[in-house]
Amino acid sequence: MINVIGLGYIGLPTALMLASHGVEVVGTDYNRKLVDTLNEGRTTFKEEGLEELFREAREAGIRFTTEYRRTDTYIVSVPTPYDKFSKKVDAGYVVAAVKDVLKVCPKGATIIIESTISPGTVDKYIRPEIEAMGFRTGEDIHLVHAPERIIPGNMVYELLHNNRTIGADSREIGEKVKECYASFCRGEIVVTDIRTAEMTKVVENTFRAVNIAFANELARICRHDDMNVYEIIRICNMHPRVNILQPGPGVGGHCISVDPWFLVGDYPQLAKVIDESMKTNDSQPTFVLNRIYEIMQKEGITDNRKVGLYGLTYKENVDDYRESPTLQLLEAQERHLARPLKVYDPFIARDITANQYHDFDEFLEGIDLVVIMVKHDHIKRNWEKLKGKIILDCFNICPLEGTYHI
Ligand code: SAJ
Repeated sequence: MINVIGLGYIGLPTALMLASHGVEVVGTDYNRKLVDTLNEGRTTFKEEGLEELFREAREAGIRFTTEYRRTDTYIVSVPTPYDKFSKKVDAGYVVAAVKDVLKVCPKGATIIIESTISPGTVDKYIRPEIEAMGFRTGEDIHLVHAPERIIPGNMVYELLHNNRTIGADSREIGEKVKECYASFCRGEIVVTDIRTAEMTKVVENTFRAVNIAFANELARICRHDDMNVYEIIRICNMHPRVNILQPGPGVGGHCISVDPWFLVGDYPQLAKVIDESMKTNDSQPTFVLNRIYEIMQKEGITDNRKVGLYGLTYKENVDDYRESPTLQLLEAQERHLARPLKVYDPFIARDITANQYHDFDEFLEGIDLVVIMVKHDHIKRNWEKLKGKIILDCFNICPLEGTYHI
């Protein structure tokens, strides 16, 4: 039996995937409400294919509880926030989960950490805690780091098909854990040491963050001299060794906008390119805000109430709004003491910010300038409704003539 600890964006799909592939699974989360919701047969977030996977896992007998179970294998998938000032990872939730596991697990159990952690976290924060509780790692307790790599919006597919990394203290344990993931994973599974696994995960997200920062910087250079950044990137990417990502309104989510800071926090004198890239991405919402003011001035719009932001989530077709560029933009706007702009997102049913609308038509009523902050499929089906409005498109997706770009 596997006890999956933490039933959030990663833990839940992983638990469901294992259960629907014949593994006995108990999912544990300290959040009673979340556990009740799952036991009532409802999922806790929207994701392509998740409902069906949930049904299959329930039919296969998955259980959800707030308690830790005694078993030989645990997967820990709890959040790892970072401290905004020191830029260092906060491994507090992972350490707490591991300590709770140790209260119930038998000797010889394997604890697999899936949460993203900065390189060295296992040795600096987790191993010492285990040893302080009287266990010897590598003998009484086997530690493994198996970072997840799935992308929100395509999680179920990627869980099945992505290659995986398993970092373990010994080859034998690594191979054992590999077998467990191989119950559903059709990708290649590489076994390595823990430190390498920690580093590869953070490096992958850092690579993407730096590439996006480069695209955002190009957008600013092109805006400065009125060049078409999209056309330039498109042509550059026709070169066989060039692959530039796309500029956008900023970088959100709990991965690309967070993980690279771990390296800056730990190596401030060395991680210069990464530091600058993160600053570029973080200032992109303010760049968009300035572009909004510029367009308002050009079009003679003097009232904030005439401007609406479309999209609140951190990216398209998901309901996750952590670190979202729209929220970052609103925060920057608030610093100017301005009246908050109108906001609408088809994926967000509850109120999370001021001046938020829940009906698309009501949102559009009375606004002159629509800013496309997220490229949900929903907006691509609704260009008709935007006819006659001034549009600032942060992604170059709008087919309407006269559209402004960042
Ligand atoms: N973005 C751009 N331009 C682009 C691509 C993305 O501005 O060309 C923005 C998005 O709009 C979004 C942010 O970047 O605000 C991040 O989105 P994303 O789709 O690039 O990535 P995440 O954060 O959803 O998921 C990433 C993935 N990492 C990599 O692709 C290397 C995923 O595979 C990881 O599992 C995930 O982080 C994670 O949990 O670490």
